[in-house]
Amino acid sequence: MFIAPVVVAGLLTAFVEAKTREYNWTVGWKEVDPDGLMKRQVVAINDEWPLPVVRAAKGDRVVFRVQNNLTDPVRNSSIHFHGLFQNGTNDMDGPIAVTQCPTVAGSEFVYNFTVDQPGTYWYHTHVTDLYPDGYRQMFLVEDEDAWFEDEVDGELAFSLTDWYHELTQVISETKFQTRYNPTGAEPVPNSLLFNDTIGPKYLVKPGKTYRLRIANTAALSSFYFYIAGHNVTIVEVDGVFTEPASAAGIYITPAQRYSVLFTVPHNAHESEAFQMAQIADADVYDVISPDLKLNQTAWLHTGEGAVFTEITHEDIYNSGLVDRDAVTLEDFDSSDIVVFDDFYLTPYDRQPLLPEPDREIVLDMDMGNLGDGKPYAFFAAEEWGDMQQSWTPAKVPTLYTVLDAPDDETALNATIYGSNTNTIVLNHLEVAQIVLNNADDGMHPFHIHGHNFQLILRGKEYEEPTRYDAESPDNLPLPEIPVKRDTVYVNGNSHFVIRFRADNPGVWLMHCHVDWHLTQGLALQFVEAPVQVRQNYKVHRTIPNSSWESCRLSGMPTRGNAAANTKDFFNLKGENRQYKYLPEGFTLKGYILMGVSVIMAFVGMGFLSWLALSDTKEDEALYFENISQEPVNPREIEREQFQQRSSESGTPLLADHA
Ligand SMILES: *[C@@H]1O[C@H](CO)[C@@H](O)[C@H](O)[C@H]1NC(C)=O
Ligand SMILES: *[C@@H]1O[C@H](CO)[C@@H](O)[C@H](O)[C@H]1NC(C)=O
Ligand SMILES: *[C@@H]1O[C@H](CO)[C@@H](O)[C@H](O)[C@H]1NC(C)=O
Ligand SMILES: *[C@@H]1O[C@H](CO)[C@@H](O)[C@H](O)[C@H]1NC(C)=O
Ligand SMILES: *[C@@H]1O[C@H](CO)[C@@H](O)[C@H](O)[C@H]1NC(C)=O
Ligand SMILES: *[C@@H]1O[C@H](CO)[C@@H](O)[C@H](O)[C@H]1NC(C)=O
Ligand SMILES: *[C@@H]1O[C@H](CO)[C@@H](O)[C@H](O)[C@H]1NC(C)=O
Ligand SMILES: [Cu+2]
Repeated sequence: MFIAPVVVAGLLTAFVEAKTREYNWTVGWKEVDPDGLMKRQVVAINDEWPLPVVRAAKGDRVVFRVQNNLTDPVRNSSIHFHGLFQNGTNDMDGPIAVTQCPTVAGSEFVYNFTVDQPGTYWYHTHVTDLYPDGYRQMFLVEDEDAWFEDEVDGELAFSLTDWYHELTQVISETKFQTRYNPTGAEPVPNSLLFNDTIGPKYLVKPGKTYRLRIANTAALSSFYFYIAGHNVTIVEVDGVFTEPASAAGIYITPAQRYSVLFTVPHNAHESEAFQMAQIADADVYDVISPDLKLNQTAWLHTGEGAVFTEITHEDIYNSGLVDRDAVTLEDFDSSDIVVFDDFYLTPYDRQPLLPEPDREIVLDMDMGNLGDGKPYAFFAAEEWGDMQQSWTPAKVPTLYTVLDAPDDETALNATIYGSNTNTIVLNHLEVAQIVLNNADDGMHPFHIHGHNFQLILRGKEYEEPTRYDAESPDNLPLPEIPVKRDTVYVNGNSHFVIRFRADNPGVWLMHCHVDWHLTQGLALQFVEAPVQVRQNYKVHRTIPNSSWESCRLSGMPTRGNAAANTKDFFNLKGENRQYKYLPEGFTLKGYILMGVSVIMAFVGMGFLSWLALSDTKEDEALYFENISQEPVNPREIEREQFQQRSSESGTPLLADHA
């Protein structure tokens, strides 16, 4: 293999034998200022931030001894290795209350597993409200047998992210997840970072081909990415090698990864710069602060003498990614950018469409409120009685409940895993088809742990919520060789259909990878092949000591059902539940819709007697008191338009969340 000596970062190394790579990581706070605007605390590893990029070869064993020193402020820890299947090692997957207990400050957890998948991954903490504090980085796996290996002379790996100036938990508790934010407007970041910095410049050589590995590690933001004036060739999505696809630009949501090949022109000057554009999809922001730079430029260059100019709004308009007949320069924004649609990628292994599903799970998701007035996210499914449920973690990590159930039959019964854990039990090796209907008008990127899945249908964005209809004339024939990946977006008011085979026994979370939405409960969990999970942990694997120790130290029970009942697995008394629903017949949004303009009249007309209907009087009285004094809602205009639309069309009030 030829290696360009000039490549500064991430030289491809030829790995011969599988080895064990050991890491001693101390996780602690550090002050940094990556955007040059504000010094803030971030989660560092061994006092290093940006965090270390992990590099391994397919087949290697990796061992991470993770010491949690997050003491001021105190935080729990855990790490999820995003995209790695943890086949047989479910207890190493990371999510709290799903496969492990939190690693409390002052203690250690050991992650120890083999890496069998080549490609571009990332690791991030799976503790609520923490990864946007910088606790995430790329995890790169080499594969000498990758089909494009011989065409590549060098490699550059970088992350695209958004950045906040405050601690995630502080934002969540004081601004986001509060009753003063009933529509669930997501916190808008303060900056965009390109590989955790601003405007980096990477040296390249004329005539050489580079593999750019790109990972979106953002909390909220999706990005358009392109190299000005050049197409790139997509060769990997989320660890799945693809047939080469020429793309003028790509769209990358939180948690997605791409590898693209870029050949520096042979005739490039001695010092020439190629602009790389990172453009935020501004549709996901409710409020755009004038201080937020919505796009930034990084450069590939052939010499320091190059002229480094930033991409302008006009450049983007003229990039070839915008239909200039459809929109004027003045009116154009990121929503007018058209890039390669990942639906049309073909996996390199050409795995055909999985057979007709054994099992179809229809999920209806929406954003709304519970009786405490706070914004939540919901899934409803027939499997749990069609009630809207916001994922609420079990008292006992669900994997431990699988292992502790008195017999296989009990382990196969979803009841024992809790009423608000949104659990679906899958049978070993069945083909599962997930239909996800999004009644929210915003785009959401969904990730499933432990699997790649085939994306077999994705509806376009609709004006009004539109559920999947197998008979709809809008549906294309299903692809013969569908794209496979581990994170895929659903359009606003629309739907997607995905398929996977339940060939990885374990407990796996499926959730939106907008971190704010996960905090709101936009998650469900698959208990996949529990009988085979129990078998595996009887014969091949034991939960390591550091796992039990972290349960002991965090005070989390390890035995019994979701309520930690060890005597009667079907008795869930005392389990964790979501906050109670709003009083029947009302929705908080409905009130707010009426409320903002007429709230004073409303109060005058005996608002308090109305409240008598409610069984959450105190909470709501408080809530409405505050809202009537100060309508803090940043989406007033949107709401008003929505109200008008609803009253005109007579459609029921649906979430106006973006
Ligand atoms: C850590 O996790 C435990 C168990 O869930 C919880 O009781 C505790 O409050 C958490 N600590 C912090 C700082 O969040
Ligand atoms: C990692 O796991 C392997 C296989 O189970 C075991 O042999 C090894 O001792 C473990 N290493 C550590 C540091 O726990
Ligand atoms: C991106 O940042 C990481 C962490 O600092 C670094 O290891 C990597 O080399 C950077 N990428 C490039 C292309 O320089
Ligand atoms: C560049 O990519 C676009 C798709 O994004 C494609 O339509 C076009 O043909 C490509 N151009 C070249 C020169 O390959
Ligand atoms: C690019 O960023 C500038 C500065 O924030 C902004 O004015 C412009 O609208 C942005 N254009 C796009 C397409 O994002
Ligand atoms: C699960 O257990 C409950 C309570 O015993 C029972 O009503 C239900 O039928 C069981 N479900 C299945 C799928 O066996
Ligand atoms: C997990 O391992 C089993 C047995 O080796 C294999 O059949 C299955 O395909 C694997 N699942 C995944 C998701 O890799
Ligand atoms: Cu979401």
